[in-house]
Amino acid sequence: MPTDAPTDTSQRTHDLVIAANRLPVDRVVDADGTQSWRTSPGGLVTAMEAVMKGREGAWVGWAGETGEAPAPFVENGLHLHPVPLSQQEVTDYYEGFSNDTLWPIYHDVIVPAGFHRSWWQAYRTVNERFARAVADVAAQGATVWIHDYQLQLVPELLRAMRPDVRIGWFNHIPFPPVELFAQLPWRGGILEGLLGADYLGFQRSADAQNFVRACRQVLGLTTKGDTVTVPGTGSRRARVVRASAVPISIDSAGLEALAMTPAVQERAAAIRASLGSPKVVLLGVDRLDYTKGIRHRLKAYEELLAEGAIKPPDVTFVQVATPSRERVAAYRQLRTEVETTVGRINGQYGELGVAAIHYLHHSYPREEMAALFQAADVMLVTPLRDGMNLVAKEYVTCRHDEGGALVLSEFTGAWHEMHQAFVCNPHDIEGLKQTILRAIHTDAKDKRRIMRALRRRVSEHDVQLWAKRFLEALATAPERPSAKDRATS
Ligand code: GDG
Repeated sequence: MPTDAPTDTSQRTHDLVIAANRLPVDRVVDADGTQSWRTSPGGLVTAMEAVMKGREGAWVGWAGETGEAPAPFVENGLHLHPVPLSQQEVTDYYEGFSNDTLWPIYHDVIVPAGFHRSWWQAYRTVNERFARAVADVAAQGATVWIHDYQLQLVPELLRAMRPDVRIGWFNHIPFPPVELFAQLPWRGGILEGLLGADYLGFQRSADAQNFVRACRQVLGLTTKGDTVTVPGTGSRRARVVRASAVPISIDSAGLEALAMTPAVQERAAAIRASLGSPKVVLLGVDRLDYTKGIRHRLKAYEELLAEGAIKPPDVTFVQVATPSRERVAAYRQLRTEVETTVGRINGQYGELGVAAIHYLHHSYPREEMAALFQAADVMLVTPLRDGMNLVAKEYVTCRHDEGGALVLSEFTGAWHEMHQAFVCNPHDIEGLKQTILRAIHTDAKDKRRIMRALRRRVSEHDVQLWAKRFLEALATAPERPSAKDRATS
């Protein structure tokens, strides 16, 4: 169906509006040239579908192609409103300010951040465009849910345009300690942008506390517990903004159902057979990003091979590294380093027909990911810093047989909910090696007990609960300071 044509619903307004950098769809072109949109699968879409049921919500975001934006359209019951981005804006706002300035600063400066005033200018321009697009489709008194670090100025810009709407923002990535955040030349502008919201949701309490502390130290505002008081100016009244943790999750019921299908289970068995039926399959699944600790994981694996603690073909390692942000220099460099290391390890420890590492630089369908998770005896989740890490939650969800073991970095948001996992500090290579060996050799009965606890946690805290908790926190967020707070602010 050609979906670029405006629909008769494109002019209406909505009582729930989502804004995210990307719309949850990709354009697909069939062999005969017919174009259509396919909903990108993922937890966020599932969660939003759940909260939008019966509400006819709208989603504002970039459709993924530069130049003129397609007209608004409806896909899978979602009213999609594309925001245009030029090629220069993609370079400056997305690849530049979002992924080369904010991303490193918000992830412990694992690589240096780039500061360019032209990038900040583009970030402001694009945030203004998003705010305008949201203002145009939000009904009187609507609830607006803004996502992530690309859109931190939208809350305040939107409030100035539409003081009647209720504004929430959720940060999918960490919020840095003030000592790192303060490096940003535009730190004040970003905090003021965020403070336009009524409620700010973060993955961990530590992230919310970092934000509140930054408001106190950078802007000199009064804070109390998880709230920040924004003084009134001119005709605008003083307001109270709340910041707290609402950890994201996955559609665990949906993923488990997929993992239980005979096709996925057969594929899991076929994967093991194609690897030469090793005793132990180690697995890593990540976007190829320097935050994910892929290099540390490879170093630990290489040393274990060198020491003879593990040996192919008994043990093998599958690393799926999904292509990511390939136009950003730090990502290109990471790819070169990872691929050089993989080549060296295979050259040294592989044999004809027996690879020490199976490195896959592709993206796969969900079914294949579910099969890979089921085929893995030990899942290696070793980020240096990660807002949450959904892969950890997906792995345990796919292990409906209660088999397998999860090695999990303490620097992920997921660790705060999954303490029972085999915990590691990826910077400590010796410790990481010991943890991998423990995950391999721990008694099957004990591993089963751990897996059961992890699975229970994820199934009881799924993405639907996350969305419900976020919207409840937004609906009940304080609007105005109490008389007591006013007296002290
Ligand atoms: C950000 C934060 C936070 C990966 N390769 C393929 C594929 N994936 C899927 C995984 C998982 C998702 O992509 C990645 O999510 P993560 O949470 O691991 O990481 P980020 O992309 O960095 O996401 C993060 C998240 O936002 C949510 O708030 O947890 O901390 O950085 O779902 O399975 N999926 C398919 N094929 C692939 O090749 N189908």
